[in-house]
Amino acid sequence: MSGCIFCRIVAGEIPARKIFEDEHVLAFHDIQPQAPVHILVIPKVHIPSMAELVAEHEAAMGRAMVVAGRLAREQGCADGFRAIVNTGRVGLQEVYHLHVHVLGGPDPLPPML
Ligand code: DGP
Repeated sequence: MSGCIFCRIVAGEIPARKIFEDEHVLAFHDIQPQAPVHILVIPKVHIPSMAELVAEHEAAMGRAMVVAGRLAREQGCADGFRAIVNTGRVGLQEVYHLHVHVLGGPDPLPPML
């Protein structure tokens, strides 16, 4: 989708600090990190939000979760991390291209809702 900022990152039209890429997913550092480790893992295909997921997305989303866990370990989140998918207005989603936030660091993260 041409107006989508994450589709433009996938297409290489705007820069990102990429960590991993394969045929299904792209992972890169969040531009406004909320924790020492803050990675976004996205499907390359444009899916606006988790609310639009259907069966045909299972391969990409399964890959996204596997990659999220592996990259968290590789980035030093040995004692755990938080994986968050903000969804829709109520979920405070800002970018409408589905993404998994991976947040972690050496110390426990602050509590959330
Ligand atoms: P959310 O509220 O779940 O939609 O969070 C969107 C996240 O995307 C937010 O943490 C900031 C990040 N973000 C927005 N624009 C860009 C960008 O151009 N590059 C990168 N790397 N991250 C971005």
